[in-house]
Amino acid sequence: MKKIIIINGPNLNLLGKREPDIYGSLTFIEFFETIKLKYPSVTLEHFQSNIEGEIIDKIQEAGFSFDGIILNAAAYTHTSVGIGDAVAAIETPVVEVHISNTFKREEFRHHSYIAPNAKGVIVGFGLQSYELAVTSFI
Ligand code: CA2
Repeated sequence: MKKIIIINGPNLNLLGKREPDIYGSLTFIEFFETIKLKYPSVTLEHFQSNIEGEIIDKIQEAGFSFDGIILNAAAYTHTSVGIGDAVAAIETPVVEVHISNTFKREEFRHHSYIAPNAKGVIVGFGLQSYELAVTSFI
């Protein structure tokens, strides 16, 4: 059974609780439970942190023991050389995802430190971005 982990970065713990016009009204945990049921052929885990170093630790840990990482590093996507370096250093393929279409938003969201070392990038499909990333590993 393939092991996939979804790693979410800062403020994504607020999904479904704030700014529903941009990020939707479902909490991540509610969404995560539905995709776990929908894709029983994969083992899905979820980790969220608001702390850059914790995200790097998790990428390093999963990067040699999981079959896939789905990474929404949130604002750190656009700022973190450290997270970009961690993605470059591991063996497990990483799919970068974003809920919103970052290219429709401010200029600073158009750049990603992760994308150059990602297997692929899925942007702008709401929470379905995560589901598309899961199916890319099946
Ligand atoms: O669209 C995405 O998935 C983002 O990664 C979300 C980040 C943003 O900084 C990126 O540019 C694009 C922000 C996550 C904040 O999540 C919230 C969720 C609910 C309420 C407030 C913030």
